[in-house]
Amino acid sequence: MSGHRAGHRRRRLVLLAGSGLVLLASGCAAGAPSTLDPAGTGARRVEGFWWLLFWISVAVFAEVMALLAWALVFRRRPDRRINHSDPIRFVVVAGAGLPFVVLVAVFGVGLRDLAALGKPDRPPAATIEVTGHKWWWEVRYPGVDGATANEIHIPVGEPVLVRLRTVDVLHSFWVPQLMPKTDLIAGKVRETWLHAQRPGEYRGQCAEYCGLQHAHMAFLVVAHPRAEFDAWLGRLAAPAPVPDSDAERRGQEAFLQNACVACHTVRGTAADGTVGPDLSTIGSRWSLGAGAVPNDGGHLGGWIANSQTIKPGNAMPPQPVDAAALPDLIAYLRSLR
Ligand code: HEC
Ligand SMILES: [Cu+2]
Repeated sequence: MSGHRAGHRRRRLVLLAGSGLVLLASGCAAGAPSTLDPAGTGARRVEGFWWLLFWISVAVFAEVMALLAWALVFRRRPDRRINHSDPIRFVVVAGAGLPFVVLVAVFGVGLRDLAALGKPDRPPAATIEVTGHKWWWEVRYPGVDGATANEIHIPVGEPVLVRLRTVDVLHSFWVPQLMPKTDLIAGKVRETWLHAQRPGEYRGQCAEYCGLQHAHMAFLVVAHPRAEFDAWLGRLAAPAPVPDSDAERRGQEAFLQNACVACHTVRGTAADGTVGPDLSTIGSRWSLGAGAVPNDGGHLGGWIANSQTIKPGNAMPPQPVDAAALPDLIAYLRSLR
């Protein structure tokens, strides 16, 4: 009977350990924006703390399992009576004293890391203004006329300051590989910073439930070498390219004659709406609708005709664009880079 029960227990233990391993492995899936694959100084701190907690947990788990095994295997023989030599001392030292020391030490390390995450280790090289909308991110660089959306370009190797505002509800700015979360709170300006240590593209995500399309409120942080970043910023500051084919010219006309101009800006044209994303560089962006669909001609046509089928509830109503004009409109928007 007791052997049967021990077998059960052993099986349960194996299951527990197995599911722990599966969880761990899924956190390391290739290409996922994992906190355990940091690319910036902020996230690296979080990773260090994570591993500290992990190894402490492993040690505590191993200790408890060892005690359990000892109790089950050695102290539970039917012919033996358990001899409680000094149970109070054991409980005080191992059950209260040791955890107290460990937790106070962890608390101290946590405070140190929290302070270090408060500001970058040297003065930021640039400031970026990010505004949360339901459900997209507006991105501006002070002193630069243009704006982009759902895409934040930064120089690699230099810390940048990010100022966060929201025009509606709570959102949260999270780039797992670069920096932990910062909540966007109505009426307040919050600050965080990014310091990428290697060039690349890092996915960010709104991390505070903000309504129906919260999941489609993603963004991309692109870390460039300095010269490339400066060139990109130069393009953002310049007016949008002028059409250089008949199709693009007709497309621009269609754009300016439709309701698009009430909500969208294309710099250098009469379109200066601010309800939706600035479209002056839409042709070069990674996605449509903050990660909802890839940015290509087909998806763009579908988005314009009825973005509600792609991202239900978003603030862009279906657009009654003449089917004959749609290909030109697509060609025009694709040319805006
Ligand atoms: C009533 C305001 C409104 C009108 C009119 C409107 N849009 Fe939009 N548009 C938006 C909003 C808001 C978004 C962002 C939706 C989101 O991602 O949640 C958007 C997103 C887009 C995007 C994707 C941008 C990005 O960076 O992901 C494109 C492209 C676009 N609109 C094109 C158009 C075109 C072309 C027209 C005219 C035919 C048009 N829109 C008319 C409000 C509008
Ligand atoms: Cu959200």
